[in-house]
Amino acid sequence: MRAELAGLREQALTDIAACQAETELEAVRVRYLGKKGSLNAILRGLGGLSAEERPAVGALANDIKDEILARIAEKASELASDGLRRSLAEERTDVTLPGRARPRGHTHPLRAVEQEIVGIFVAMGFSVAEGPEIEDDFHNFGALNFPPDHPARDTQDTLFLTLADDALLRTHTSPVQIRVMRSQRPPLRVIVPGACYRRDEPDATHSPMFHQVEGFMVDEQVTFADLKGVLVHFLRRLFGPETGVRFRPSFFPFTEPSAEVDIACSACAVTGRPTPGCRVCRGKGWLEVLGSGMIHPNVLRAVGYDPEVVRGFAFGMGIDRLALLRHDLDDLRLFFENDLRFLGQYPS
Ligand code: 2NL
Repeated sequence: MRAELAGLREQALTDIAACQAETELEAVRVRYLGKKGSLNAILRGLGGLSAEERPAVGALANDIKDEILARIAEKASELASDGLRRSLAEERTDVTLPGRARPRGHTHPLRAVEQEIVGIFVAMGFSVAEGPEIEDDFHNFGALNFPPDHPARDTQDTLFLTLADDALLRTHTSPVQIRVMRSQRPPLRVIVPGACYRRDEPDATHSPMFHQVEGFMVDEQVTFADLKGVLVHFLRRLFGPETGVRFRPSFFPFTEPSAEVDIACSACAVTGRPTPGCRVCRGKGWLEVLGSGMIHPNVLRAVGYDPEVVRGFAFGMGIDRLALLRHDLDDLRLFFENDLRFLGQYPS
């Protein structure tokens, strides 16, 4: 029996040495030391030994078992540190390699102009409001003193939806101003940026979706002089401190009196006078950039204000054209095609 035990020990140690993985080690342990393993098979013969021999052989079997277990543990830790060494070598990160550049997004050139405009008014104490693009007749037209037969209300010009009788895509951001005025009391100074929609065939200068920034101020003592002061300051912030500005009488249903605002053409300004055939102003020397006026008494009444007590001025501008001007471009579609070869040229 001693010989059998010695043989088992020899074979087990050889098998352990040959193991390449922890799972193989476990198989070796079960094969030799498990309940149905070879050691127990040998020990079943203990009963056949003399009473003097039994304890010594039992002790020998225990020693062999302990030795095998110790050897398995040792081999397991060898395998583990081999594995670690191998993965450290194979998976080493070369920190000297150049990084892989990630493509970085940036603000769309239209959004950048919008933010610049809004920022100038915020600096003058205006707060920013936004509202729904799906509107109804009252907020988009009725409250703004559009007569029932005004051409803008025509399906030729306005995109109506089938959601409800009078559901439409807002044709300007003015309905947001109406909502703000109906829910807040003066004094108010509010600037409203947003997308608007009109039934237009897209070309270089028309898009069925376009962008406006509108704004207004209402308080007890607001005059046309406030309108001029705020808008001249705004335009000189946006286009430069020397920019020439002029106000021309005009008409809007929602303001009275109304004025269109022009800036001196900067391309002509180089020569100091209107330049015949100027590409930017077509020889006029001036560029129209804003519509404005004193808010019509009917509009003040529609939002629940008393026109005998409060007055206000309001203004609006299309920013797509301003962005074209800013970047010396001539086709609106460039802004809406989302061609990264174009957009990538206008990093913020
Ligand atoms: C233009 C003209 C304008 C407004 C927009 C406005 C009107 C009221 C209240 C609040 Cl009643 N905001 N907006 C006023 C005058 C002109 O825009 O040519 N836009 C591109």
